[in-house]
Amino acid sequence: MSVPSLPAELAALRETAVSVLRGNDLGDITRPSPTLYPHQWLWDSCFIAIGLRHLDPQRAAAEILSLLRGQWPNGMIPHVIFAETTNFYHAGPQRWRCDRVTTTAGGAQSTGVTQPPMIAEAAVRVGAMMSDSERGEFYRRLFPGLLRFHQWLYDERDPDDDGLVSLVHSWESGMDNTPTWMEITRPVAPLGVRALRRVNGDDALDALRRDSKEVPSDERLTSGDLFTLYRIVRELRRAHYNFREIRRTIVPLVQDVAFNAILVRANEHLSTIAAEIGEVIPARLRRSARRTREAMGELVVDGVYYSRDFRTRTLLRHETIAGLLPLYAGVVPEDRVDEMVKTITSPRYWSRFGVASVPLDDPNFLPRCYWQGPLWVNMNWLIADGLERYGRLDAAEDLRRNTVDVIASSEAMFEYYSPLDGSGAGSNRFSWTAALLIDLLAADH
Ligand code: 9WN
Repeated sequence: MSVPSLPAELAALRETAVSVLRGNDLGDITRPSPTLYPHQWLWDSCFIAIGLRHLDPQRAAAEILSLLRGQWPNGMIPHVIFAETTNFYHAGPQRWRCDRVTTTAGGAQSTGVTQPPMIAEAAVRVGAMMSDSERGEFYRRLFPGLLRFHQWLYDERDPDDDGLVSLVHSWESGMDNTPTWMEITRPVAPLGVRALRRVNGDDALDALRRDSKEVPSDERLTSGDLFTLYRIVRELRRAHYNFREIRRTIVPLVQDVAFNAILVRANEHLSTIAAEIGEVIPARLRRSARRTREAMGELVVDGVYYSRDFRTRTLLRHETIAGLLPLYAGVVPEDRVDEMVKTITSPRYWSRFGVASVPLDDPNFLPRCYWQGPLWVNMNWLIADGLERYGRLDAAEDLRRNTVDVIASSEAMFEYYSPLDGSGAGSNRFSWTAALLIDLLAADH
């Protein structure tokens, strides 16, 4: 593959990114990081493929196709497909026991929930780097499984046919401890957590958690929140991961704005893929896709987009980065775009490092804590794409340059960065940071 001609420091940074991806390569899948995340994650693999396409499009295609190994007979593609590894992961197969309810296409163990449907976007980006015949072959292998996944999202998760799919766990949103999800999740904390919380005893739980061995616990979600998320997994397991049963439990159900925004775009890409190989999208799915696009308009108040509680249909009024993704989806009405771009580029969100995951003036804001403030490279990438599609080319370019700069400032390829000083946090040698850096450095991102 041709390597872009770059100034020496950037060329060296790109080499570091390539070596991070090689180090995390497990054959035809890439783990998100060597220690903290030793398996395959759905949306991580998509962002990873978007970077890998510049190195080896066939390897990038394999990354995407390997997600189909985890597909359930009902069409779900799980958020984690467990790799054969002895490395410890805190929410491993023993928490889910999905093999009791189903088998996956490739026999691998998986979780029982999904993650943002970035597959079609990644596939189209990878396809763009291939010859017509290679692309046709790749799309033909991917299409049937991808179509079933989109159909599952509606059949299983939009039972009332209102166009918005519901999520059953914050891990499905990919933004685990974002304030929106934590507010609706905390009331179902296990009794022990609630009791300890009353005596301000989250610390007592710290010793019981395993994820904070790799990363300081104050850079991740609180122990109380983590144990609440484990509790929800238990409820999902008892409800056989079946939405009809889940909706009768205490599990919070959210029509997540970012997930649905990504779905809008994914539906469009799915149509592109279908058209290219002479397949047709079934009328029912076409209708659902139209509805999702329209229903995004129900999530907005005074120009701000929010997620919604599936049961009560009330908006969860937390402003977070999730509410900026309608720009990426292309659903923001033209007369509202200026206002949204102003919000994004205001100091509440925007710094010379990128876009904060929670506005800096929000009481929940913590600069180095996971999805509660730090900036994430995949979010910067999505928002830059949205700015570009609405013709805000300067802002898109600034954001991309700032993202490269913040990664360059430490070279460790961190999982996320403080929007206040650009310092890295979370895991390092993080695959999507490396992959998207490679994409940002290519001329044609
Ligand atoms: C749970 C792998 C994943 C990302 C998520 C991120 C984090 C997992 C965890 O890591 O979540 O899925 O164990 O904390 O929040 O977006 O896909 O990189």
